[in-house]
Amino acid sequence: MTDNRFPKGFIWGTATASFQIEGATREDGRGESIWDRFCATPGKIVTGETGDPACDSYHRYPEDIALMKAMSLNGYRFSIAWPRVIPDGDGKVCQAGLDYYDRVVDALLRENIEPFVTLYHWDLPQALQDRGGWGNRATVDAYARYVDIVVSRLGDRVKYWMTHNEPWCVSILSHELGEHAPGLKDRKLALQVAHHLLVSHGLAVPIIRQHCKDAQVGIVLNFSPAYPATDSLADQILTRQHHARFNLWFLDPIAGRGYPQDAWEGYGADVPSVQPDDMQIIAAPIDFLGVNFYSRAVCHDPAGGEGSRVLNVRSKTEATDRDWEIYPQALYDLLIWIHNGYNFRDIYITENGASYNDVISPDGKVHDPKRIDYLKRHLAIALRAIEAGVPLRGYFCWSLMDNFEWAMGTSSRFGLAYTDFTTQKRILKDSGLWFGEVARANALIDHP
Ligand code: IFM
Repeated sequence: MTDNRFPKGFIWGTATASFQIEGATREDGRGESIWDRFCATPGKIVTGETGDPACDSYHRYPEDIALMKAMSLNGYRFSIAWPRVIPDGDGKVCQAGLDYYDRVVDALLRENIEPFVTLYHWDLPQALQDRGGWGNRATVDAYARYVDIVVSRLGDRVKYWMTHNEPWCVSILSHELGEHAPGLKDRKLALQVAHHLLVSHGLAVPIIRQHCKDAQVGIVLNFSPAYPATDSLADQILTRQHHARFNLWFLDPIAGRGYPQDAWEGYGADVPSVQPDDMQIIAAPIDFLGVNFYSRAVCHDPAGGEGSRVLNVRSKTEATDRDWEIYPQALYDLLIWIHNGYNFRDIYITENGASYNDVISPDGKVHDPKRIDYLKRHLAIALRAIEAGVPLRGYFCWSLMDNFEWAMGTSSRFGLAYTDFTTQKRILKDSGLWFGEVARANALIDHP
């Protein structure tokens, strides 16, 4: 390997999620999801938008695949909407929903693009939420059935499966901090949700293998590498706590190490209830770990004590338009730490990207040099990690195109392609054109 070449067979892809791109929320029998309900609740989405039409990919997926083709990509990570497949979560199967994903998978394979499927990227059927959602153990069984149905249908063509996307967001962000659907603020519930998600992951692993001969099964975690703002003891304690609660709480059980003890004790009465075989189920061996990385946490605790804690104090001013600090070194530290400490056979960067307030220029193009710079620096780090021995097999940029960015609506643009949400026209940004050159060369090349 020369210094800027990626290993042969490296996967170059983009990532999306069903609710963020599909639209068509009431078509062909799709059931209501918790995100439909959340969007309909005044004040939850800054732009007041809903998931309709998002990018209208339910109808325009051939255009989306043409964009991937134009960039010469060989992988695409997307998710299946549970309420399209089983509208009420655990009842009748909707064939039209499965047919849609059949068409997407076949169209990808025709273009030699490997599908990487996420089974759950946040759009829980509302009917299950009405019965307690992920806080109710019955949802774990409903999920296992859903996985069985999807993999039975697509497992002859889809090899790469991810059980969940970012369980931290599904549990803590959505059930303790209340920022995402279902918008609850209850730490104890959030930790029970996290536990149920992990158990459902572990139950899904053998189900996927059963229906898919060469399955490669993984889970996608979002990491928040933690650094102390100063050398003070209080900052170091807060940093350790953040790392344990955000990163180890999810990674350690999957790796068979159980919950981190300090964090468990720190949570006191809020810890989840755990059934006898749960930890063994969660530790089902996986083939790869999906790593989502955007930024780091800088931890500052000026006075000490629970009330005065501050996270994400940026020590530098470099940030994206979303105000997420740009700190590529954290990706290197993270990959090395995961590899040395856990030894997963394969690792993928399943999301990395930057949000900027892009506009169409008078020349009809979208010039986004800052995104190119962000991606280039993170890819350079990825290369360094590979050189250091990390088994990094692929990189998925978030995202293929600007889409429905959850509570931010369409106001936060992460795409390699610009989406005009009025006309649904997609325009490859300069970053998309450049990313295509990188994928074609399988090497980190410069941009003009
Ligand atoms: O858009 C999200 C995605 O759904 C999950 N990971 C982070 C992205 C950017 O916020």
